[in-house]
Amino acid sequence: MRSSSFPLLLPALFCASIVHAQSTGSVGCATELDGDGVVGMSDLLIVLADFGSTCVSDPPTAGWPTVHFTEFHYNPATAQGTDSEFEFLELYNPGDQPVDLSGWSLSEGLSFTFPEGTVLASADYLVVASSAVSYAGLGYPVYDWGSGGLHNSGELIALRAPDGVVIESVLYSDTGDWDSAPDGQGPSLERLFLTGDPHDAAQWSASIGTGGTPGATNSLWLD
Ligand SMILES: [Ca+2]
Ligand SMILES: [Ca+2]
Ligand SMILES: [Ca+2]
Repeated sequence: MRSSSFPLLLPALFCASIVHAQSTGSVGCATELDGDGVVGMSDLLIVLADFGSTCVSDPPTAGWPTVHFTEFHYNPATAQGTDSEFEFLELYNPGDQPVDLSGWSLSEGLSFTFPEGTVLASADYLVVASSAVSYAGLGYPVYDWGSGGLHNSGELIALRAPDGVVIESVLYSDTGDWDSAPDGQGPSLERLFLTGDPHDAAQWSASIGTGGTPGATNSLWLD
């Protein structure tokens, strides 16, 4: 097959790579894709298999607004009450526009879909709890995740957009570098920074007070 059968622009784009390969002898070439040591037509065909595709994979949330997990109260102290009464997680909208969470969901460790009309205001928090009535009437939106709960030893929780894209996920824990105080001693597990990897234990710390800060700024916010 001759290159003239391809769109005119493509051979032009590949000329630079081919010339580069010839001029650098045995030095590896990023466009040598099929392993025969030569940048040839077969390499071009490999690239053309994806011609026109959108290959952006990072960030995967392109097109959806950012919403963060900011707090997990996964093992309330016995003095506060049972886990099924007082467990909650908190979400935060860092943007300057409200986010319509209709059809968004919590997945993996929980299974909950936000109802139509759920809106998270700019720079505001909402709470999803094991028992919404425990946190109702306190000035912030509260939703009840229904059955199930947050494991006391940690688990993966994800927030998904309506198309299934993971907006953010956290695999929290009570061991290793993770603060163990939220595991039944009273505090919640609060986010310290919104930048960085939410799976990193350094992003999180025990709240100062018992029961954490549902629907409000975290007690040790360092951002
Ligand atoms: Ca408990
Ligand atoms: Ca629990
Ligand atoms: Ca909070």
